[in-house]
This record gives sequence, structure tokens and C-alpha cells, in this order.
Amino acid sequence: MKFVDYVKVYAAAGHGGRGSISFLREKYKPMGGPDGGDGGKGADIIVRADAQLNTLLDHRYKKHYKARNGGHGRGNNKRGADGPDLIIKVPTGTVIKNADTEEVLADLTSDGSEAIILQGGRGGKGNAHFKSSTYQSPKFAQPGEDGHEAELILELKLIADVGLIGMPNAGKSTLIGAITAARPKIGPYPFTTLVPNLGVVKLKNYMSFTVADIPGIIEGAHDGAGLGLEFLRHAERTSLLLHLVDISQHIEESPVEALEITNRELGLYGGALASKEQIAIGTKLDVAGDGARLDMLRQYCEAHGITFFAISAVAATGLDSLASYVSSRLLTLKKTHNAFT
Ligand SMILES: Nc1nc2c(ncn2[C@@H]2O[C@H](COP(=O)(O)OP(=O)(O)OP(=O)(O)O)[C@@H](O)[C@H]2O)c(=O)[nH]1
Ligand SMILES: [Mg+2]
Repeated sequence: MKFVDYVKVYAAAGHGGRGSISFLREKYKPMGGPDGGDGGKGADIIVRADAQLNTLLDHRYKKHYKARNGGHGRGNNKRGADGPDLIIKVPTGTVIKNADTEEVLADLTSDGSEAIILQGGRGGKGNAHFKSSTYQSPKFAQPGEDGHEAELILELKLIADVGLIGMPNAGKSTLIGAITAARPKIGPYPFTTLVPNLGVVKLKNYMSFTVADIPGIIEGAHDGAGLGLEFLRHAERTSLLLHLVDISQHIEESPVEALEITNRELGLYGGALASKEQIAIGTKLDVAGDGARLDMLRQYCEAHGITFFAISAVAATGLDSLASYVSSRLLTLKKTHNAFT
């Protein structure tokens, strides 16, 4: 299925119903009192998170959402019906913004959570409201209020504990395939991964964490090179990044260059991503040859205080110790985080 993580939609809440102008009519009472009822409320636009969904694809082809209007008030003090709220379902992790102001209207991070994004208009008051001792027969009523309308941005940011980043071919998808039940496409060419993959790592001690594998990043990605940087939005919510670097012998750039290029792009993406904790991972240890690239990367990491692991996803070397380290790091980070909130 196609994965869509950014769409613009237009949404309009319902208008309030008109208040009624009506007078009680009974035999022998040609002009009774005013009995015009109120208009009903226009429907709200509500956005709700649904964990069953994993893409915004549905919203791409249905770009207009118009909620129902409230019913008009009627005689005999009958209130118009309220419009039934229009519920737009989105994947959990969707951020809703006003497209004009970029203001974040809601960030739905838990399944079933919802937010009123646009308020329906209030119903107008019927003429029965306007009767007073001096004014027995008001011949006016209020119109209903207009519902709010706006262009909205729906942006899905996956929810995962750990993000896999690195250059194309670094072995990100092979790693997620080796440590989780996810089965992404793997290939000996760049940009095999075009959409993010999510997987759950289950440890023997019953702990687990989620991992997001995202498309590779190349130099100039901030200017749109390769697949650009937009997939980095799926790493924004993670607590920890695993930065994968190919240490097998046939690669052009040095492993240190590879690490620095990706980090530079991360910095250019902006936000908090560049300051997120990273663990550097030398990949393809089974084909590391004389180990020169491995040593170069290890020394660089030691000199810069970066935690370093060397693995082979194909030969399953170093995977258990990496997973248990990540799990304990996540526990510590969550504790630290809680201490401040
Ligand atoms: N020998 C060996 N090859 C590996 C290992 N991990 C990955 N590869 C190979 O490296 C190539 C790229 O692997 P992928 O997992 O598709 O790389 P990726 O980082 O997901 O690449 P993109 O999706 O293009 O960004 C594939 O041919 C894999 O088989 C490993 O541990 N050992
Ligand atoms: Mg991949």
C-alpha cells in the first residue's frame, strides 16, 4: 500500500441553523405570542487518531470535508437539529496544523485521542427569545453563525523509540529485518527504502522497543538531493538514533566522512534532531576486510565520546548486545525525561 505522510485538506465546520420567526396561532387568538425556536448548532470537524491506519493516503483524494449545518428553528418553539460532528480519522502520530499560520492545532499521539479542529457555528436564537414587556411581537430572529473553515496540514510523524539513520546502502533495512519481524526490501543499490518501516524489537527479558527504518540520506539532501530530508520527520519523535555506517571495504567515502555528511544534513534539517543522542554502528562486519575502516570509525567515535558498536546483520554478530544496550539506554533516557516533566 502506498504510504503518504503529508497532505493538505480543506475543511469547513457546519453553519448554525437560523432562528425561526413564528407566532402562536390558535382559534380565537389571531396573534399569539412569538414561538420561533432556535437554530441547531453546526457540526464540528473532529480529527481522531486510529492505530489501525498507517498512512494519510485516504485524505489525498478526498481533499474537502464539509460538516453538516444545523437545522433551522421552527414554530412551536422547535429547536433545529444539531449537525452531527464530522470525524476525520488519521493514523496515530498525526500532527494537524493550520496551513496558513502553521499553528499546530493538535498532535494526536495516542490511539483514540481526538481534538475539535474547527468549531461549528452556533444556532441563531428564535424570536421567542426576544419578547419583552415592551416588545410583545418581535418579528426578527438571529441568523446562525458561520462554521469555521480552514486549510489544514495533516502530517504523520511515526512514533518509535529508535530511528535508523545513515547513507543509502548502510544496511539499515537489513538491520531492522534482522532484529524485528519487519521485512523491508533490501538491495545492493541506493534508495531501496522509499518509505519508512516500523518494527518491534523483543528482548529475552520481555522488554521491547520500536524501531523506525527510514530512507537513506545523501550529501545535499537538504536541497532535495536523493529523497531529500522529509522522511526525517519520522525520526523526530524517537529518543535515540542509531547512525549506521558501512565499514566494508568497497565504499568510496571514509566512514568518518559518511558519519559527518549525515550529521551535517541532520543539522540542516533543523529542530532537535541534530542534538538527539546517537549511537554509531559500523555495519557489515563480516566483510570488513582488514578492518581499516572499522578502526578509523572506532577511533573517531572514541575521540568524540560517541558510543560505538560494530555489527553484521547478515551474520547476526553483535546484534544481541546492541539491542540490550539500546534497551537500557532507552530506560535511562525515559527516566531522565520523566524527572523533568
Ligand atoms: N555482507 C553484508 N552485507 C550487508 C549487511 N547488511 C546489509 N548488507 C547489504 O548491503 C546492501 C544494502 O543494504 P540495505 O539494508 O538495503 O541498506 P539500507 O541502508 O536500508 O539502504 P537504503 O534503503 O537504500 O537507504 C544490501 O545488498 C545488503 O544485503 C551485512 O551485515 N553484511
Ligand atoms: Mg533501506
